[in-house]
Amino acid sequence: MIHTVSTTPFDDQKPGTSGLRKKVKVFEQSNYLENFVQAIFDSIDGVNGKTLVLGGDGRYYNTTAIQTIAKMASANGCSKLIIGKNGLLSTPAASHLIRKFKTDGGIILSASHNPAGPDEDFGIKYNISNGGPAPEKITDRIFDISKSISEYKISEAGNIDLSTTGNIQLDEMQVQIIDPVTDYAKLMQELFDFEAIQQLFANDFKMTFDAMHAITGPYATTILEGMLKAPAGTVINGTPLQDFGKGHPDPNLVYAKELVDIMWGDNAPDFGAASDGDGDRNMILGNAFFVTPSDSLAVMAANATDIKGYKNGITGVARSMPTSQASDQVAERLNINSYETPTGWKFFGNLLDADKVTLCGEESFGTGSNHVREKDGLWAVLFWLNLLAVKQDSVKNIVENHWQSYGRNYYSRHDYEGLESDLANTFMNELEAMQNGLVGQQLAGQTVSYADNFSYNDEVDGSTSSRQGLRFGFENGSRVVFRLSGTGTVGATLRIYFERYETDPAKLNLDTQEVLSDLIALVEEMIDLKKRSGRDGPTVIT
Ligand code: VG1
Ligand code: CO
Repeated sequence: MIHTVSTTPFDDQKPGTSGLRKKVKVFEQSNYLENFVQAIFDSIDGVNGKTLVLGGDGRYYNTTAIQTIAKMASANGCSKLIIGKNGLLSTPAASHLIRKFKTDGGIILSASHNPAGPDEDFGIKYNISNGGPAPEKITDRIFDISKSISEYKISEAGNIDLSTTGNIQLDEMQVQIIDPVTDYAKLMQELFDFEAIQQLFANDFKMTFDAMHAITGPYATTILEGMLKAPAGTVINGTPLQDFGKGHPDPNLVYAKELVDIMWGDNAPDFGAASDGDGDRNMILGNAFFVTPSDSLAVMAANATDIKGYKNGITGVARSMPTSQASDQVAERLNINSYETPTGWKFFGNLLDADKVTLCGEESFGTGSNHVREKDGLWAVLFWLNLLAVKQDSVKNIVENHWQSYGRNYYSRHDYEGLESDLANTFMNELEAMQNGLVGQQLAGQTVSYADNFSYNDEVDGSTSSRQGLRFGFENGSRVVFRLSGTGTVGATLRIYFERYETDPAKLNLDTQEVLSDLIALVEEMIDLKKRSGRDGPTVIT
């Protein structure tokens, strides 16, 4: 029985950098989730006769939302849903399933690295048939529809059993419950030389992978300890928990502390890695060595032909605007395409579809390739493992050799989380006003060569995305970039990105914060940040 329910709009259902993210309590309001799901369906002219992939990172509210979405899909005439067993799918695995089974799209439930639990965060986003996040023209339409929605459709059927793989029915709609790992693991096997990596582990190579109690646990255990025969215990925190063990599954030096302590401790493994809540981010560590995500992308691009799935070369590299320019250096030398896009994976989709780029990356611990249309944490880890097997060298040496060859882009991001929105907006307005007439002037002893609010023209579909972040660029290649986060759920998060390019071989192993100190001081001079925000310093430095 289909039930058409009258509803009234909410005014805050605007998708951000990666879908709609709110506190669970917000999603639990009567009709809140339903309104948004109906708005998704309506934004794509309905789901009648369509097939969709559905799954999430396993956080609190995941299965509740899946049951509701399944009943709504059925009531809206959807012909088939492919759902991960127990409602689980990592973001890259969902992207792969959409592509592999040529579905019309998918719905991914995640708030990524944001903490999980009844008082924490939940999120939902729609991915299109290429497997990637819906572009802005769809997310804008979803928001528009959400502001005037008056009814939604839902089946009165009971809950479906998510715990057993196989085919079931929900009214007229077919539901296929699949193992979340199998298809993804096969794809990884096609891209990487599993025998070479097995050999590496057989030769006493040691690795620790921290799944941070989130979605990558089952994927990493199957692939690393199962298929690649890494010793048991290689994967830590490998069981997904609804509250992620009360942790903050953001793979960086601050939140992945357990792994960091292991990698900087006695008898540290050769290789360390972590992923985030929904499995699309990665952190790469060597023995007492941190690889910045921007450098990781550049190293991958420079060595791609060493890796099975990319042995014929890559067409280009795209990076988000705040990501360091290290990959640009590689693209220039390899004479391949290089693109600078706004923050968020949705901007890479068109470039990947048109085969203008093969690799993409963001400074926020995200790297990926044309194998899916999302960033992919475990993929990046396997890429590095494969590279280590080929090079027979340490992570540290590989990166330091890269710097010797290409120069080093010293890079850091300072986040001020949970600022009052008004204050954060004031900072941005003041900074934008300062950009007027700034080109050619001196700041921190350097000449400003550009100062603007970044705007991106997508050459594939002709769309323009403006106001994507304030850039202050200097003649020596240094940059300071400011933007407000589009994924936070409390107040505003100001992100400040610092970068300096260095080619002097004698200056490639200096302390990053030290090297960037004049740019950091410049920001204080510009907006008196610490004093006005009442903070001693950034909440997180990466
Ligand atoms: C952040 C990152 C951005 C990333 C986005 C989604 O967005 O900066 O690079 O694409 O999160 O990643 P923002 O707007 O807060 O800066 V995930 O792993 O949360 O899906
Ligand atoms: Co994520």
